[in-house]
Amino acid sequence: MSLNDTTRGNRLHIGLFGRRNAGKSSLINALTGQAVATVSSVPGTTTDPVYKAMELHGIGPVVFIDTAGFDDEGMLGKLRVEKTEQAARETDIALLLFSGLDMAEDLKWLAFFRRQKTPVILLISHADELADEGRPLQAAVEQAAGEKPLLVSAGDKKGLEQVRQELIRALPEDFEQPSITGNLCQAGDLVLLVMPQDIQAPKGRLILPQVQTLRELLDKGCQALCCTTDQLAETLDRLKEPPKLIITDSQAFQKVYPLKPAASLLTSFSVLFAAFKGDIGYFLKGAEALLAIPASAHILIAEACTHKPLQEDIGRVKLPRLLRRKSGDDLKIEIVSGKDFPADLTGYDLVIHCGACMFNRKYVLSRVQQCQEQHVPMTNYGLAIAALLGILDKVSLPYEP
Ligand SMILES: Nc1nc2c(ncn2[C@@H]2O[C@H](COP(=O)(O)OP(=O)(O)OP(=O)(O)O)[C@@H](O)[C@H]2O)c(=O)[nH]1
Ligand SMILES: [Mg+2]
Repeated sequence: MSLNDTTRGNRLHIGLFGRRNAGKSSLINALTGQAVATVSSVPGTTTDPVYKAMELHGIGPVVFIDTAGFDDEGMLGKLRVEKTEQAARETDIALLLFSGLDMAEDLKWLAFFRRQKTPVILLISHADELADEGRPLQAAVEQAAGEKPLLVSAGDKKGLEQVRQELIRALPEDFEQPSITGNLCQAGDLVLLVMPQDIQAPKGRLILPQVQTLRELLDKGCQALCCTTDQLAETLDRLKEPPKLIITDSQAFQKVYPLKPAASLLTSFSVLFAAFKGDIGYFLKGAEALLAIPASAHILIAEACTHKPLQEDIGRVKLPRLLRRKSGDDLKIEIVSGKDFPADLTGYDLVIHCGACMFNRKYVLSRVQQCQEQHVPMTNYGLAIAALLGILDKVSLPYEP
């Protein structure tokens, strides 16, 4: 990753889907003008999703996702299709490549994307090879899918500019990420970031939510001031007026809250990320549900990072400890990380998600949707911790839920 790269979680995710040999990898190479993905006439060439970050003219920072054919077979095929399904959930715009009259699978995936409200661009690949330049197949797809597909060919590069135009048209209106700090501060406000650099802090750097928040405060024209938790009292003493806003780690709430000047608002990075990456309204209800869960509840903790668990890890140690302190030792707590997330959530009373700085918003929202459809409450680390510490009503949210 170069220094001026946009974090992958903030890029528009464009996924390519189709049966094996549909020409997905060839099309990515043609669209990016680079040999990003391996191409061959052997069906099943692409196995795991391949991510390629780049700047797309007229759109900005994107990441293309090349996927395994969704008709892959056998035991390994099944695992690949699962990976393709995960890629589909983080896709902001899907390119669906029809490759023949047998389109039952393609239509199933089209229905999936439509259900997810993911914009889909229908394509017919290999246009250069098709009888009558692909027009009969184009008509058949239009009949079945209710929309006229574009004809493209990676071979002679036909239709690529049209795909780019369609991508621009399909850009979700809300793609511009909401602001992280929302209504909590504006130009000229003094904002104090209280960031414990304890055992969990990575060596020699700040973590992504802190970096992104700091950058936003500077862009907004706020004055940003940083200190560690043990310097908070002294820092406040030196100020002529209280900061408009204090942002801290959820884990430091307990120490920061008693020192907070009455006039300052308080929030945490992961509360901010509940809105930035997720659905603050649903997460808030989930945090309230947390306060009413039965002693024998089954809780799923989902963490985006797959790093080796740290000492005093928030997801694995601190949060479970707080949960058990409130509800007793009969709680069943399960932890998943990375892209692992059970399809069937009905056995859980609550899902608690991390701040998800490594995921894009679409992916987190698809998990929210999964929870909603299965009537399982969901919240995130920051709101859960605030609820467990009894200060949920004292924490400021960046947006009205
Ligand atoms: N003539 C022609 N051949 C193409 C075109 N696109 C792909 N091919 C060929 O079709 C074969 C399959 O292309 P891939 O890009 O590997 O297909 P894929 O969809 O990625 O296949 P899997 O990774 O197996 O799912 C290769 O032999 C390509 O050279 C095209 O537009 N025109
Ligand atoms: Mg491929």
